[in-house]
Amino acid sequence: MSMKLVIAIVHSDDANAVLNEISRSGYSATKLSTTGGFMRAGNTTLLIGVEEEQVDDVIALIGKKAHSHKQVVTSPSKSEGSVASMPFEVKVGGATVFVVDVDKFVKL
Ligand code: 2BA
Repeated sequence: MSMKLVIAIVHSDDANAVLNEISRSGYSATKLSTTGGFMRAGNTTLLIGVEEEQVDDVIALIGKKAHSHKQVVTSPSKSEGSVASMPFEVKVGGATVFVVDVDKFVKL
């Protein structure tokens, strides 16, 4: 059986609802407080280790509770030489999901 790590970046407002759904369904998860590289605002990254055949179920559970949010950006990247920018709206999420292979999983 092959194990996968689902890495899901969700809006922090949705994180608890997503975690409730995931634990209620018997999966384990780790919640990390993260920062979006573009918005430079807080978001939440969930690490969920599951068997390969559970990946689609986990993604569906995330999709049920992670909604898209509109957010206003005033200065997306404070890079050198950027001029004062006009505020603009971006659509963030529901969820950005990566699925990666797990070489080894041990609990010591
Ligand atoms: P942020 O990087 O803060 O991006 C927030 C939202 O801003 C993105 O929503 C997207 O709508 C917009 N955006 C991002 N980069 C942009 C750019 N260069 N030009 C114009 N608009 C841009 P999502 O795509 O739903 O992404 C939500 C969060 O998921 C991201 O927050 C980031 O933390 C993560 N993420 C998304 N794609 C990623 C990737 N390829 N690798 C790593 N993290 C990613």
